[in-house]
Parts: sequence; C-alpha cells; structure tokens
Amino acid sequence: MKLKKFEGRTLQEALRKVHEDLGDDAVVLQTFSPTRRGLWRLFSRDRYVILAGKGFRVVPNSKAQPEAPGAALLRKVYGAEAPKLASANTAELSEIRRMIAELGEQVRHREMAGAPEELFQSYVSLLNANIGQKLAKSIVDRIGSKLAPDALRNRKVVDEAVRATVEDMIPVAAPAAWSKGRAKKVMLVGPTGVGKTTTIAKLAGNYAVKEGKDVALVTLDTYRIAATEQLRRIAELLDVPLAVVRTPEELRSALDEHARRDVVLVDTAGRSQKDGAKMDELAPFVQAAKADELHLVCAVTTHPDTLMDQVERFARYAVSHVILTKVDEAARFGLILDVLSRVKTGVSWVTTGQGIPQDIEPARRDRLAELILREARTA
Ligand SMILES: Nc1nc2c(ncn2[C@@H]2O[C@H](COP(=O)(O)OP(=O)(O)O)[C@@H](O)[C@H]2O)c(=O)[nH]1
Ligand SMILES: [Mg+2]
Repeated sequence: MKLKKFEGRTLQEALRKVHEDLGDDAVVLQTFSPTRRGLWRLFSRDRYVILAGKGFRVVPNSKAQPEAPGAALLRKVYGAEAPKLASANTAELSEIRRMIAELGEQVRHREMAGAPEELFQSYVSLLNANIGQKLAKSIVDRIGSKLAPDALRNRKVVDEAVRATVEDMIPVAAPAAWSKGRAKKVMLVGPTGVGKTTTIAKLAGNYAVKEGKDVALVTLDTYRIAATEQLRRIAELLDVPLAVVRTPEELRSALDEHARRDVVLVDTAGRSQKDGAKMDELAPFVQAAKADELHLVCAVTTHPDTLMDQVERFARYAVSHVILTKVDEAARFGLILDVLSRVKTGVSWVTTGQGIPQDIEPARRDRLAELILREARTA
C-alpha cells in the first residue's frame, strides 16, 4: 500500500485526481485544507488536499490512535508547518467514497460528454432500464447520426427515434413451419426454475385445445428426480401422451414413435447451470433431438450478471429461439437486448404469469420495445 497526496482547488477536482490515479478502489484517508483551520467542511475551502491510497482497510476513528494515518507523509510535504490531522470519521469517509464512485461514473461516461443534452438524457435512461453501456451508446449514436441538429434538441423527436431504434433492434423469431405428416420437434432448455415446464404446459394447451393439433410430450428424467409429475398432470388433463426418457437413445425412439403427430414438445430439467458436468449431460440429448425449434428459456427476473452467465453457458447449443418468462414480474427489461445479441437469435414467446395455458403470447417487437422503454422513462 502506498499513500499519495492529491491537491485540487475544489474537493471534486482533488477527488477526480484520486480517481484517475487510483481508480474505484481508492480509499481516502484524509481530506483537509492546509491553508485554513477546521477540517472536513466539505465544499467550503479554496484548496483541498487528499491523502489516499489503495489496498487497505478503513478503520473507524478511534481515540486510542496515536497519530492519524498520513501524518508522517504530511510532515514530509509541509515540514514543520504540517497541519494537524484529525482522523476521518466513518460517515465522512463513506461520503467521500460515494463521491469518488460518482466521479468514476462521470469518467466512464466521458465518451458521451459532447452529446446534446436530449441524447445524453436518453443515454442515461437507457442505462437505467438496464441496457448495457455499449448498446445504449450504439442506440444514441445511431440517432445522433440520423437526426438533424434541430431535431436532436427536441425531446419528443428524440424519444420517438429511441423507440424506433430499440424496436428495430429486437429480433423476433417466427416459429418453424408446420409440415404435414412430420412432427415439429420443439425442445426447451434453460436453467432450473425459469419456467420451462410451465411454458411447455402452456404451449401444449394452446396447440392441443386452441389449434386442434395432435400433440405429444416428452420429458427427460436425467437426474432421477420427480420433476415429471407436473407434466404428467398436464398430459392427463389434455389427454396427450407423455414419454419419460432417460437416455439419448430413448429420446430418439420416443421422437420416432410420435413422428407422425403435428408437434412433439420436449421438456428438459437441469440442476444449476453452473454445474459444468450437468450441462454436458444435456448435450447428447440436444444432439439426439435434432429439434426444429430449440428454445432457450430466460426468466427476465434474473439478475443481469447471472442471466448473462446462464446465456453464455447455453449459447453452446444451436439455440434457434429465446423464450422470455416472468415478464409480469420483472422490473427491468433492458438486458433482453444484450441476451439477444449474445445468442444471435430472436424471441419466440413471452410468458406473463403462472396461469396455464393463458399466460403466454407470441413475441412482438412493439410490445417488447414498449416494455424496455417504459422502464427507461420512469427511471
Ligand atoms: N410470474 C410468473 N411465474 C412463472 C412464469 N412462468 C413460470 N413461472 C413460475 O416459475 C416457477 C418455476 O417454473 P417451472 O416451469 O417449474 O420451471 P423449470 O424448472 O424451468 O421447469 C413456477 O412456480 C412457475 O409457476 C411466468 O411467466 N410468470
Ligand atoms: Mg421443469
């Protein structure tokens, strides 16, 4: 750990130097104004000195402390005139840490510095809606290059351009075509608990009852867990066959058996997607199925980092569609765009509740853009 001295005419200026030098991990030990008495009256001094470093723990102020941290350095800098140091108390430290973090944000968004105010506002609200920085920047860049300077100053025009651009960026993937005499094989994969089985039940209900299709259900019992009960009840209710398969060979023969129906829906189960070995277990089933539609099921309630991690793990399969579940519960949809750009495919279905079979709808660009931007506006 090394302690360094940073100076500025304002506290912000000094903090900016701290941040530029030490980054987000900077720990501020002391701030003071050597020219005047009375430390810690933020914003009211004309010269600020900050002692900061990184790689140490902040210890709350304590009377027992013989000398404030940094005093030795100060003596070196100012000799006998060194101002006396009061140790920072924890509240002050956390306020300064917060300011450093804020400065960090400003530095990170420096590339937007020259943008017109309306565009910058759009950029910030896109970030607030959980759209990744790169995507948000590319959205406003596109608008910046499309609109005339006059239009760029008009909030309404900019908002509309943002909506149209986001809508453009949402790929919607149409279902595979029906073919007579050959079953369409639809397989759902995704992490545990995202709604795969529920969605299979909704699809089965809609295909069988609403569209009058000849439906069969298949589920993998790879982990010997009683995850098949839920689907068994649905199969009984709809009066459609359910095959429970344990190996890729069993899956292949179940698909062959139902090959002349209209559609076979294949449910899968998995433990944590972090479990590499379990992911490998799914691979031979995905290969054996040769699905016409391989849907990756994503719950939009998932934390962005976790969701991207999950998508990364399932991206190894030739995913043809993405199903977004729990849209009724999610607060932010911006990351949908990041997911779709990662798997390079479109959304097929959106599910909006636990109700079987009604809480599902085909994906529509305008509705998805609306969901994403509703959050951007209210943020
Ligand atoms: N709110 C809401 N809950 C859902 C939705 N889809 C599924 N669920 C619930 O999510 C939980 C897990 O669903 P399940 O189908 O068992 O997930 P699986 O492990 O992927 O098969 C259940 O409680 C479902 O009722 C949805 O669109 N909205
Ligand atoms: Mg399930």
